[in-house]
Amino acid sequence: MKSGVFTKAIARRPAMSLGDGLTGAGLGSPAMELARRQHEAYCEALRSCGLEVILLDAVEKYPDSTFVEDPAVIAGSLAVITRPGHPSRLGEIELIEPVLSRYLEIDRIEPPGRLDGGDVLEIDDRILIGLSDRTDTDGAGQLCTIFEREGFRCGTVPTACGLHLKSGVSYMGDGILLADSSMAGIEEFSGLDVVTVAEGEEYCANSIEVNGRIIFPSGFPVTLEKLIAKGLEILEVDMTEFQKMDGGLSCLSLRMNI
Ligand code: CIR
Repeated sequence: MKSGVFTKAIARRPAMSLGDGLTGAGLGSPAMELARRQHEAYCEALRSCGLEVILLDAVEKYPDSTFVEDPAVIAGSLAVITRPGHPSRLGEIELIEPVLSRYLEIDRIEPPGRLDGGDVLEIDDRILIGLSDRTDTDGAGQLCTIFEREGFRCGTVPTACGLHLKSGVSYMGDGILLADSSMAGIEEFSGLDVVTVAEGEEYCANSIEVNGRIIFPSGFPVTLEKLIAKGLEILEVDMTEFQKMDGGLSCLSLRMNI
């Protein structure tokens, strides 16, 4: 999540079992050598934005564990360990907590609440939590309580844009929001400069702002032009193999500013 200037990012190498993970994309199995190269290029893009990348080893037992965004949410010096909404991903919290506790204070979403980090969108001092198949009102309510203590304004929004809220919406900083057409018009985004993702390019709604630059998936030229027209500096990365597993740019790292 955005919280000032990012200094570090945590990422996890994709497991060879990645293709056994959860997906509804219907795009076939990832080619593992290409996935490995795309992950390296993604980490390199983060480094080029000034971040130190803490690269964790692959964990074969958890095919989706490269998507480190979902088992934790970071804001400032606090990491909230989530309770991922799909049972196959619950064990990932035990992998990520010891790493985050080296750098950050830890809080937790308690059972029976469920929440995936992919449903948590930070817009300046506001946090919007998507209610989705993975995130329920209990999990969202717990996260609101934690972040309201940290000074954020929190709210929930129904998610109608794919797996997670951030599958369809990303904050680009400076009041600019990138959103697919199912989310672009919602009341919670009034007052923001909403760039609507071009039809057929929905996947690129998940992009990340890192220290003033936008890391954006390649292959989405109409939306790319819209962002360039806003004066944004874009770094493109190939994400085809992660798209096959419903994974976007935000989910491959946890970014922090400590
Ligand atoms: C899953 O379905 O949980 C993974 N295959 C993809 C998770 C993507 N995470 C994210 O967008 N935050």
